Amino acid sequence: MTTMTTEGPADARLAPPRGVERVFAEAQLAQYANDGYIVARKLFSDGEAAALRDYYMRLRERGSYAGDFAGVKRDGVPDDVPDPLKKYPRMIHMHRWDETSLRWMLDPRLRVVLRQLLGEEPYAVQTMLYFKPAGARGQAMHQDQFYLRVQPGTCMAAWMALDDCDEENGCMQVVPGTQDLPVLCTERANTLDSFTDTTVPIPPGKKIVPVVMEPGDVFFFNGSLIHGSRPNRSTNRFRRSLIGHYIAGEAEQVSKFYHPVLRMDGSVVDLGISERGGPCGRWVDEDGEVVELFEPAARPAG
Ligand SMILES: O=C(O)CCC(=O)C(=O)O
Repeated sequence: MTTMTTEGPADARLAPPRGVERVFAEAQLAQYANDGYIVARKLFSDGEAAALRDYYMRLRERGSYAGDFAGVKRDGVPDDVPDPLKKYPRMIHMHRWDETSLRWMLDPRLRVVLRQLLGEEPYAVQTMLYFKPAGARGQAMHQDQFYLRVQPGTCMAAWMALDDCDEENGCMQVVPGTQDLPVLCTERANTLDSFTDTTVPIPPGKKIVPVVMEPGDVFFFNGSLIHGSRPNRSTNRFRRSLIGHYIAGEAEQVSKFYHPVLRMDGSVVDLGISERGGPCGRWVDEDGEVVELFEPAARPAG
């Protein structure tokens, strides 16, 4: 690992209890198998969430970091029109240079849950911090596996709320039951609502549901599950979240961007590199014709 930075003692921000071997009961695991996602309520304490919130705000205010992303250009909007994400761009791969982020990514509580959900030892590949201030765009519906290309299998996200997250400030949204889909062909997203410009069509008959969360809750979801978020429509609320991405220990490859791959003890695993691109799935009717999935009014601009 390269040189690490942190402000103050990293372990003061995280206090994992000892001896936790199980977080979810069988009925909850069955629910996860059915829906493709589950929330571990208060997996981290309010104090830990508050400490992490303050910590990342200080990091953000201190400067810029490799991989910061404020989003794609908004279609039809001049560059001089203010965008809250320019002041609070998303951070990525902080665990590669920040001790607190590395500790969080490898936290024993996350490992216990991931082992329960994956049925085997997880490997850790990514961290991200979304600040999502008032007025910020969300992220159009997508599948994480489109980016990670884990082979065989898929990835898993651990998305921790640092603030209360609800529909007003752009909480996560999911399409339950889409966790077994292949990687879908992407379409252009509405860049007025989304800071990324790709999206996927929602399968016929499926519904988008909000995931309302409190600080310290961690939302786990399978990498094929369709998910995203709407803009933060509040006038004064952040919607900060700390995210880790993991893959199951049986995986042999993941996209180059996610290397080095770490075991949960922090050691590096030698895994292959999967290629981006390749086949993707479209919705077809019984005769194999591609079907139109968007209502005309809902089709993204562009
Ligand atoms: O936090 C969000 O708004 C979106 C995050 C997301 O979709 C992801 O991490 O894949």
